[in-house]
Amino acid sequence: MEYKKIPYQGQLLNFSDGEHKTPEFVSISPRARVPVLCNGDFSLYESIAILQYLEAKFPKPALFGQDPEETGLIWQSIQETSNYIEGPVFVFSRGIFFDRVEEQRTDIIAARQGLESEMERIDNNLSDTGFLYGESLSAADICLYPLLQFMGRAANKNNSTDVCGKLQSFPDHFANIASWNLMIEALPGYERTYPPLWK
Ligand SMILES: N[C@@H](CCC(=O)N[C@@H](CS)C(=O)NCC(=O)O)C(=O)O
Repeated sequence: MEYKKIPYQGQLLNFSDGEHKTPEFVSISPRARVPVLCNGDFSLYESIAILQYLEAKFPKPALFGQDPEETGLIWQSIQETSNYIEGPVFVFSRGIFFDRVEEQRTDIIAARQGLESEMERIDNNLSDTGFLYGESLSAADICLYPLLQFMGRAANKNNSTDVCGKLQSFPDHFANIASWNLMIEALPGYERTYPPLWK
């Protein structure tokens, strides 16, 4: 919404106080998860569905490509993120944040190794412009970036190289991803999208 300059009112929920589990919130998000977008009486959950809805309502600047090939490649990248990156990021990051490293060590290390391969693939395939696809930011970048931030925060919380490998200070190991991070962080409005408790 910041990128498309769509006016909105944000509402942060406090998970520790269970604000995402109130009947009011669950009535618009049955799995008690964020994000949820509300527009009048209409509400929508699942972040990629929200992105597609916003694209249909506010087509410019386009986030899903300028031609059928670019649209296909952007969706390919989104699907790769959903199918091969999101799950391992949650296993790795939740394991560390919820102090379950000892009991889930094998799963966490397997997730980390899978993520290192994915990071290597992404690092080698970033386009000449520095974005995942095309001339400018796309939905592919928006889907991947927060997951890598979540993963990086977890890796920096755990000091063991055995557990975190190259995910610890990952920009030092993946130079193209490091430049991509900087490009995203320089976008207008970026600061307003960063969770305050992550700062
Ligand atoms: N596939 C969903 C994932 C939503 C999700 O897992 N949200 C997390 C925060 S990133 C959440 O609300 N967790 C609440 C909880 O675990 O209780 C999407 O992309 O919207």
